[in-house]
Amino acid sequence: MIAARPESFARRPTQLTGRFYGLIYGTARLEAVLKPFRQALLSIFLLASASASALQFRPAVNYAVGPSNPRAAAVADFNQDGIPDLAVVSTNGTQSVSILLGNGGGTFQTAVNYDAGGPSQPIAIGDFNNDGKLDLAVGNLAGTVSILLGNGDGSFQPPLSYPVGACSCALVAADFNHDGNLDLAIADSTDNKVDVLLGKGDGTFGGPEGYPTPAIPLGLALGDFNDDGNVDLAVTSAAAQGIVAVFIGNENGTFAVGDSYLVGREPISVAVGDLNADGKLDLAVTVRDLTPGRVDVLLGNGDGTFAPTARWYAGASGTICVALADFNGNGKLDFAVVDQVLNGIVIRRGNGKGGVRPGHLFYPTGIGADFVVVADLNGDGAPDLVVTNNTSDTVSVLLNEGRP
Ligand SMILES: [Ca+2]
Ligand SMILES: [Ca+2]
Ligand SMILES: [Ca+2]
Ligand SMILES: [Ca+2]
Repeated sequence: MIAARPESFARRPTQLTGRFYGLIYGTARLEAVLKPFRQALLSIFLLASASASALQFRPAVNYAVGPSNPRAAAVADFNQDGIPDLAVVSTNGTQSVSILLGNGGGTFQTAVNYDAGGPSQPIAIGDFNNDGKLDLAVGNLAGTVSILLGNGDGSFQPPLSYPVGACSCALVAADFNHDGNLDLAIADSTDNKVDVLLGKGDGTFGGPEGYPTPAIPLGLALGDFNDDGNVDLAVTSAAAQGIVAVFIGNENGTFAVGDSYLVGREPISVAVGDLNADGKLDLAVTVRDLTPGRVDVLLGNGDGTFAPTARWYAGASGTICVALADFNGNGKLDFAVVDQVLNGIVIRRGNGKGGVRPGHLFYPTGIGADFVVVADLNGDGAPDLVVTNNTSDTVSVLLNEGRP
């Protein structure tokens, strides 16, 4: 049975100039007052922008996940049928990993929940025991990281848990030490460090090795920022002044402290991509503690250092998560930014230089929109969106139908 449960998303996606942004994205009460005016404006702007971009997403389709307060999601083919599936982690309850198997065409089955060793926050996917079946790594609020080995049919084994820092906020997996086994890095926002666990290739891990970070590390992303073949890390820290700290990977899986960069207050998430097409990886960081919400861009120099370059506004406020993809197929990376206050996702088209082109698209998701991940869910080659909704306990799927 298909669990698709479209909520009332009759509203058309809005594409607007910044000037009218505040008008459109006011409070719900203001929204009601402004509705007739807004619709008139929308029709004008939709007409005006119709030829500017073919970019368009279908309205969100929301699926229930459990037990409650979903916080992150990942996309992979767990049952090996060639169709992407969803894994969603929740910060409440023990059955905190929900698996939604894909039907094809971008729809998903009813969630099946698994014990992940306790309430969970971040998730990463990989084949941690090298058996050809994808597994889950889940950070638990109780101070452990749990591995759920996949059976290859979409089901998972009971969790194997490893002690790490007190609060796992973000988690990435890659082979840091070039031994062919996936390793883990976990941001610990209570003890202010990144824990690195080297994989043994059988689903177990050594470590952790802790690397101190600036206070309250919340976001974590990986990439080879200095092009030496070793994975490097970027960590956002929500200290008094927001900071992005870079750790440069060594060939043996250890990390050296790199440079740090000031960004806006409360940088929650960081995404990696080559925004200006110079072959060097760049960073996009969401800054939450601002109205309107902001994204700060740091362009990579290719040697592990970055140049803070562009700052632009992405939503009314509460910009909490960012993902990068070329949504309209013009060869330039675009931005998908979760707006936690407006409960939806803002799409801004990249200008190929780290900045954005004028205009926005906005799509409502569920209440408590929190996290976004990008993947081609229906196999048409265009990147789609998955957004977790922390309050309505749903995951939203938005299919990209804008590409020719
Ligand atoms: Ca496996
Ligand atoms: Ca390894
Ligand atoms: Ca590197
Ligand atoms: Ca670049």
